[in-house]
Amino acid sequence: MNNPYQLFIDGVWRDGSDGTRVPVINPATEEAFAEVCWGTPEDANLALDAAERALSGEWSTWSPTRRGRFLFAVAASVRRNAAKLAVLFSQEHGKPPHQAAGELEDAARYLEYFGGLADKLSGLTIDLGRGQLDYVLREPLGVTVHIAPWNYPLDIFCRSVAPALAAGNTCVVKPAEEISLVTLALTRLFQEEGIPAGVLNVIPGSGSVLGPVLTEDPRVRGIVFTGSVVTGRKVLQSAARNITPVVSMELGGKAASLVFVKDASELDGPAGGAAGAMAWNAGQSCGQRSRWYVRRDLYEPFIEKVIERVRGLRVGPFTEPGVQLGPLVSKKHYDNVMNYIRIGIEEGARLIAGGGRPEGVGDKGYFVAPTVFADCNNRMRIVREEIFGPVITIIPVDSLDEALALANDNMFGLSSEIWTSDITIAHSVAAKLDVGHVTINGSAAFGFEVPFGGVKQSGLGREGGPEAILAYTRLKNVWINLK
Ligand code: TXE
Repeated sequence: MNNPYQLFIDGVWRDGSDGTRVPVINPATEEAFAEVCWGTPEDANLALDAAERALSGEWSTWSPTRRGRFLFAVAASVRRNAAKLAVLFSQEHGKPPHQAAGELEDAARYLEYFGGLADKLSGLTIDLGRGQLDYVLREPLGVTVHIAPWNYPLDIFCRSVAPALAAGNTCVVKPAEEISLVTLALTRLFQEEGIPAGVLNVIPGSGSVLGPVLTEDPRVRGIVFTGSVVTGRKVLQSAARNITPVVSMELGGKAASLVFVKDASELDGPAGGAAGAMAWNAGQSCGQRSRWYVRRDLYEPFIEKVIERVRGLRVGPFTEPGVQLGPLVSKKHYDNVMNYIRIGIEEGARLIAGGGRPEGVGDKGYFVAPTVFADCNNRMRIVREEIFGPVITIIPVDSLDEALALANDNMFGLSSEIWTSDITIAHSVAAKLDVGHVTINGSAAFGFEVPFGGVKQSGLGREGGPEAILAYTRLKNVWINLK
């Protein structure tokens, strides 16, 4: 890749029209290691022009099978380049190498999953009686805009761009301000595999400048957004201007984990889950299990086990072997998470682990120690709001009904889980949790083959699963008078 990293518009790498270049900071060292060009409204318009032109160009001659095979080829290229990309990813984001490699593999799997669905889309005919023929075409939406966040930039890029392309759309992507190099590096693989000019355009830059231009343009026929609730509302308002369909919106969460195992001998699983909720992506995950509702007889033993696990977590830069928890993505986000820790202490929660910078990492880098608050309650901001860092809260409960009521008492409704060996309890809790995604005895199974998305202020639409691709298509009914 060239440094500075450039915009990709109409099949060409170029600087932004006003020449702005922004330093890219390694969050573990706070040092700039690259530069990225930022786009302007003019560039956003060029990208939309290109995406619209591409709809009737070479791309329109590609059969669904060819589009599917193309996505397979890009997936193979992601795997071939994974080692190199993982280093860049860790450097830009702070993720430990195994997590960066894991996300690259996820990206490849999204490309394959939706590549495999490209030739399985179909329309239908409707019997209206003699003398008439009625059929329904399934067509691409057209130009789609994809606004991505920084926490899982490659996952989220591929989980929307792959179905959009598989269904025959063209894309304009705006990565987050904090993370765009890996997205641009992945885009180069699409280029190398021969994507026609204008089908995929990527413009890094400011969300508040580019976002409205991209989401208010009448040429745009589908918007995909992942980010905060506040920005999600703005995107919906922009979409309302032209009644532009919003394919999906994933706006974060505050996932609850209900610990109702038989007795203290079964606490290893949930305690491991709690440690993982802090370590994985440094807690910067929409599905992070951040509220732990624990049956009272299990409460103190659970706390002890979690503390034990937290002591074993290795925090540090990705260059140190065995690191499980990297820095937060940016100084702004570090300050935000540190502020929540202060709020938790002021609210009277019992700090039982962490609570600031970890030992042994020096004074550089946006590192936050895995932090556990016990004796919390649902009135506290640290329990109600998305912190998005290595911070969890623990709350004692006296019954399953109480745990369910508290778990559902939140503006978010993305994901939640229960730990239990009682299958009846498991199914009844799954039915009663007011979320889009429930897990039992663990928190795997996000993405690819399964629908993922939320209710309430966690957003709308679903990513992943066989139905996700349908949202990138529209139906056209055709009636013929045969008389
Ligand atoms: O989000 P924003 P931020 C949550 C998480 C985090 C908080 C703030 O709690 O701490 O949001 O993160 C672009 N029109 N999540 O500030 O602003 C922006 O450039 C159109 C949860 O990063 O929502 C970026 O590309 N787009 C979440 C994207 O929106 C605009 C993942 C997201 O940024 C825009 C990320 C505008 N007016 C944060 N303004 C999840 N669901 O997992 C900004 N953007």
